[in-house]
Amino acid sequence: MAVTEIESYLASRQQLVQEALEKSLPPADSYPPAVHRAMRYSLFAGGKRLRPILVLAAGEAVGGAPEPLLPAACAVELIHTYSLIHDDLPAMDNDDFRRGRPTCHKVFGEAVALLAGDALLTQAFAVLSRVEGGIPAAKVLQAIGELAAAAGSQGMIGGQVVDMEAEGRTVTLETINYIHTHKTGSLIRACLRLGGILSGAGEEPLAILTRYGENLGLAFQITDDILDVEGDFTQMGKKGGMDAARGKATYPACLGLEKAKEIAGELCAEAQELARSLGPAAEPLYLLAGYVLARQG
Ligand code: GRG
Repeated sequence: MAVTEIESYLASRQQLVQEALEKSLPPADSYPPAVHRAMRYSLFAGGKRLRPILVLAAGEAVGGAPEPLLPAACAVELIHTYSLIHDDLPAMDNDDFRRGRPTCHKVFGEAVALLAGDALLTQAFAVLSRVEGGIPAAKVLQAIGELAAAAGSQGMIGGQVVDMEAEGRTVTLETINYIHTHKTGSLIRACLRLGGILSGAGEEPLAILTRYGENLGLAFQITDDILDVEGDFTQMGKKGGMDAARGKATYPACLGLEKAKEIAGELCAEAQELARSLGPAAEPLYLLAGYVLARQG
């Protein structure tokens, strides 16, 4: 597929993902509705669907069709949504708004929000375990292991813990890198690897996808740090300036805005080079790296 416009690529993939996500959860009124309503409230709150689209684009880059990758694409979005619900809870960031509307616990109460997050996390693995589209079961098993590791205590959760410990303290760039590459980077890296693994990528293309994911994951969090300082908060759907108010460990706080922008630019440029090395089928990955750098929300 020749991709000339990132917006049209995103729109077509968002639609595919949206339809698959719709089928990935029980209906809102299925028993017990309290938890299903809360799960659906957060899952369909208007996220960009960047992570599932990365799964599809990674597969496409190594010659895979999007449809068989939809369970994996849904699984990462379910985990991402659970992490946002839990991150917004009073015990963590205590945020009132997410994706432009009241957070899950503000609408459904803390206990249901906590359980909705738990249910999204477990549902992710139920969805991923569906062996579909001719993908060998061994590859699905590998994907399950990779996603569990990326989301767990040595991945996303590890990053969140170090992030919490760093609040209000002066930390080294090494610690900030640990936080960013784990809290945000682990799941993004897993998207690229899952897309590659489930599409039968060989060792070398999979290594390239992995490096692309590592660059993009770090760049994504640095741009998030930058947006928190100077973003358009209407587009972001949340309050800005919160990192500084909470004494969070960020690139702009550690290195200044200009240096943070320079590093994000370099990481995305390297990701684009890696995408180029995979050939024309990786054009969406090339464009997605540019999109991450330019994003406003
Ligand atoms: C609390 C279990 C748990 C994990 C915490 C990922 C995470 C770790 C917390 C979420 C909060 C946060 C600011 C994470 C950094 C990653 C990030 C910038 C998330 C927002 O992702 P987008 O911009 O959101 O892709 P949309 O709404 O578009 O899906």
